[in-house]
This record gives sequence, C-alpha cells and structure tokens, in this order.
Amino acid sequence: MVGIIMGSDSDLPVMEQAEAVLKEFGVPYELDVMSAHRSPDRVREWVSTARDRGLKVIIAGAGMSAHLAGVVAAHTTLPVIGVPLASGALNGVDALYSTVNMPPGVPVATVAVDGARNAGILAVQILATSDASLAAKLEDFKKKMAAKVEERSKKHRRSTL
Ligand code: RP5
Repeated sequence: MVGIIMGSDSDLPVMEQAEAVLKEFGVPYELDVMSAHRSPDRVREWVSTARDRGLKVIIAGAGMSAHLAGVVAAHTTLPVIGVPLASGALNGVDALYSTVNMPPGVPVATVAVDGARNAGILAVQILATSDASLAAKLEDFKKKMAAKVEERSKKHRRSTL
C-alpha cells in the first residue's frame, strides 16, 4: 500500500527507517531504488503503474539536487511524501530546498532532512483516514510515546523549591 523509493542504494540506511515503521504497523509496502536523473524512464514507468499495483501513498527519498519526489508527484495523483537526504557537500540543505519548494499544483509533503521515520508515520496516518484498525494502532503509538516521556520526566525532574 506504500511505495518507498530512493535515488541510490547509499540512501538505504536512512530510508529503511520508513520501512521499519511500515513493518511496525503491519502495512504492506514496496521498496526500490531508482533515480530521477540516472534512470528517469524507470521512475516514470514505476510511478505510472503505482495506483494499479495498489499503492496509496508514495515515499520518495533523495539527496543532493533531489528531484525524485517532485518528478514522482508530477506523474501521479497519489500523495507523495519527500525525504530530503543529507548526502553531498551541502549536507541535505540542497535536497531540502529541491524537495520542499514545489510549484503550486504539484505538492510534495516534505519531512525533515533524513526524516524517513516521520515519512513512514505520515504514510500510516494518511492510510488511517480510511482504516479504523490503523487509526487505533496510531492512538496506541501516541500513548506509548507519551508514557516514555513521562518515564524520562520522572527520572530527571528536579526542583530546589
Ligand atoms: C542522489 O545522489 C541519491 O539520492 C543520493 O543521495 C546521492 C548520491 O548517490 P550515489 O552517488 O551514492 O549513488 O541522487
């Protein structure tokens, strides 16, 4: 239901954080490597058949002059989440600007540099708008996060009053 793609296998260690979220929530996914610059025909083919393969959300990660998410968004009406990656001399600022600054009409929901985990969570949240069981899992996820913060608070809170 979610397609995860990235511009290079060097992006894999970060993009696997999105995959981990989908595994955690039991969401079926595809993961593949393809490049808007180095293999543009393959990108077009992959995205133009995405809806027919059952995909509902696409997560696209790329570094440097990152055009993968934008090109994918140009070819589909599925929601596209872009993950700018911190590769190259500019450490992800280039990829952030390339991914986030889309022209009106072709949105890419861009997460933070290397924010693949949040991309995975956002994809689950999109799917959960029409899936009550996923929505319940997300409620549970949020409760666990709050409980972890509470634990840290108990461990570290102090006062000299
Ligand atoms: C981008 O160029 C990729 O997404 C990757 O982040 C970066 C470097 O790619 P490699 O040279 O490691 O294949 O297109």
